[in-house]
Amino acid sequence: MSKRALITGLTGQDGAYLAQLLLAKGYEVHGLVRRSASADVIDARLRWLGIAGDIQVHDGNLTDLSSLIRIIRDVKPDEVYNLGAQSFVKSSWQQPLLTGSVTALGGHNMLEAVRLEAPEARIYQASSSEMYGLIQEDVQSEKTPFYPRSPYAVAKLYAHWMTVNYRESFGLHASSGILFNHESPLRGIEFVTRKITDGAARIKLGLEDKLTLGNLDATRDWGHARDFVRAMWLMLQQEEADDYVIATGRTTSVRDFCKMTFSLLDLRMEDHVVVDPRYLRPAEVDVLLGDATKARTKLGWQPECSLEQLVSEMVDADIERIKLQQKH
Ligand code: NDP
Ligand code: GDR
Repeated sequence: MSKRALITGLTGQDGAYLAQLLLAKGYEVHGLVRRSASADVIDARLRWLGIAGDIQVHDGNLTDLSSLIRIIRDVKPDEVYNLGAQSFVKSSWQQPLLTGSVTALGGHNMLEAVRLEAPEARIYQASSSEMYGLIQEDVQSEKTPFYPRSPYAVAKLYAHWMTVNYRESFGLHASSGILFNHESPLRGIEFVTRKITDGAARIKLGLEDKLTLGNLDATRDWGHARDFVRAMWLMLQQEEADDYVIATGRTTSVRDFCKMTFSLLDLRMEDHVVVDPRYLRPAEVDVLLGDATKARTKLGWQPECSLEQLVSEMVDADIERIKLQQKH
């Protein structure tokens, strides 16, 4: 009998790659998808990967506990991956309460639904390196104290501790992955890496001349989403549930990411990048750098894709995507 997995956030970057991984492993994959007026485009990432038709989709919302209970009851999953969230940090200042409802309470709702309807299921919570915020140690591990710096990070911290609490209170097999930034050609266009690769590709193709960014000095530990979803799956294959940092161990500034992207296209970032205070944040996370030793030793996980390969894959995909759009 194949295992059954339920993914929330199926239509996002990680949901798409995780669904692809689980399908390849022979899982029956189910996804929670919220109702959208743009139903014809919402599965674009799944179509890009060629797996849209292979997944059973259920109408629900993380803010609606009854929908989660119904879906868990119907699907009877062996594994639940809670990836759904209002995940854009900048928006979390503009929509702080919505971010709390979806990202904090949504995670809690999912834990409740699993506790009530499928207490034997294993559950993964998508925690975030943003929880380290104003970093308390130069390199962040599972033991580093948290100091969230945005409504998003505070919301993630709530769901994180609730995951730990449900494990300790009710014995749920609930694991939390503290994932550092991970990117791909399927990254949302509002996040800085994809904004840069898409922007540079447009400049290369003569469609635009400028790319407007915010803080170029922030540094992030950037990996490839395909590597990171593998870590999520590995966590749920362990006898004991636990929390793990997933990171590459290399940090790079936004400026250097930009330089790498522009030079791949034989362009100079100095000729095109403009800084606009509109893109600065009320409180910034200046530096993130993760220590994934625990994941390496206990899960046998390590990243396969380098930053150079990641940038190159993203640039190629954006050039291809824009050329395709131009044809239509
Ligand atoms: P995306 O923003 O690409 O995807 C978010 C997903 O959540 C989308 O499928 C979205 O659906 C869904 N969603 C939003 N609101 C609701 C709701 N109310 N009910 C149900 N679903 C909802 O995020 P990523 O794939 O990049 O990230 C996956 C998870 O991992 C998120 O929780 C994110 O916060 C977390 N994370 C991500 C990291 C990264 O670097 N990518 C690092 C650490 C943590 P729709 O398509 O309808 O908008
Ligand atoms: P982040 O990702 O906030 O780390 O959250 P994002 O790519 O939005 O920002 C990274 C850094 O780049 C700086 N920056 C800009 N960011 C954006 N979006 N747009 C710009 O124009 C720009 N210019 C500079 C930002 O200030 C920031 O320092 C991501 C999300 O996926 C979260 O859901 C996840 O939890 C964390 O990564 C880990």
